[in-house]
Amino acid sequence: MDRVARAPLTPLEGPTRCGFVALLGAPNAGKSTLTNQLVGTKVSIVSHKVQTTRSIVRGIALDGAAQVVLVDTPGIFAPKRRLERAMVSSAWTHAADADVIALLVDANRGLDEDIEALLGQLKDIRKPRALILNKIDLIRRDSLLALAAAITEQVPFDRVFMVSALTGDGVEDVRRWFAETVPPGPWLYPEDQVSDAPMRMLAAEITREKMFLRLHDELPYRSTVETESWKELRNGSVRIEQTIFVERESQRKIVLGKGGNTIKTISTESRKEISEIIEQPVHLFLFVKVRESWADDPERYREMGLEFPKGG
Ligand SMILES: Nc1nc2c(ncn2[C@@H]2O[C@H](COP(=O)(O)OP(=O)(O)OP(=O)(O)O)[C@@H](O)[C@H]2O)c(=O)[nH]1
Ligand SMILES: [Mg+2]
Repeated sequence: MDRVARAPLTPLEGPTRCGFVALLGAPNAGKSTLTNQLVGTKVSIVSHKVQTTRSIVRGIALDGAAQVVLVDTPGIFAPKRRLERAMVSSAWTHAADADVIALLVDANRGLDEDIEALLGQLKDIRKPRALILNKIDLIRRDSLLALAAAITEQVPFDRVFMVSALTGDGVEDVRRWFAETVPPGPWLYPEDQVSDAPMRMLAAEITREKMFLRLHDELPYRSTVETESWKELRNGSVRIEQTIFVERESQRKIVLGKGGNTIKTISTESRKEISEIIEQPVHLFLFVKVRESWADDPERYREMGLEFPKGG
């Protein structure tokens, strides 16, 4: 994805730096919100539902002479089903490959089993790491300090940050530390590139986000969206066709809504946002298909950039 305007860069000083930062955390901690805030534009979808991020999204942030590749991972929790296992194992694989690790904790939720389990595994990964307490807009300062102490007692961190990914409060300091901490080396991406995800994939993710936002808890999170075709038309607009896969006929009806109203709204909202990002008019066509066992189909995992875990 490119062609996205962001704030002008400070001129390059000194030798360049470049590296990968894995953002780990429980579902809903705000990893995708922070990724977008650090990059300066939307590269990863966000919703109030847990387990929004499925595949790995690499957002690219710049700070002075440093290019920081942010690896936004799916939330880590105790996985049960196949799709969940694929998501969690992909998060750990990317943590192992990263130069720097950041653990994001929802400060409003505090220290619970999910975080305890995460801390247990983090102990053994020897890399520069930061603890980022997020959502400080929702909580008092004194309880933040207690939470930071409780966590760093278990696992030492090189730095502790307190931020609101939503408002951007404190995020500058995080970006600066990442920039100083990634190793020296040439940039991996052109300077105007903000993500490594192809636009087709982001467009599918945006539709999934609109669907989540509209349907709240009526629709289980086990639905997926794929971009089937993307045609640049002569008049400068783009024609996009996407398929929403659900698992049951009853879910298809929910997505369509009365008289097709729900899908119309999802389509309008998604079209608007895709169009803003690519700065071209968009014609979006959505189809809803029932595929009972999509979550057991290796092909769907490949589309999401996940490894298909063996066994049920
Ligand atoms: N008040 C407040 N809400 C936040 C903040 N950061 C994120 N949120 C909200 O928290 C919810 C989850 O945010 P996401 O960025 O999708 O969280 P995530 O960690 O990527 O979640 P998964 O992808 O499901 O693992 C959304 O409703 C966000 O708007 C923050 O700093 N303050
Ligand atoms: Mg996410």
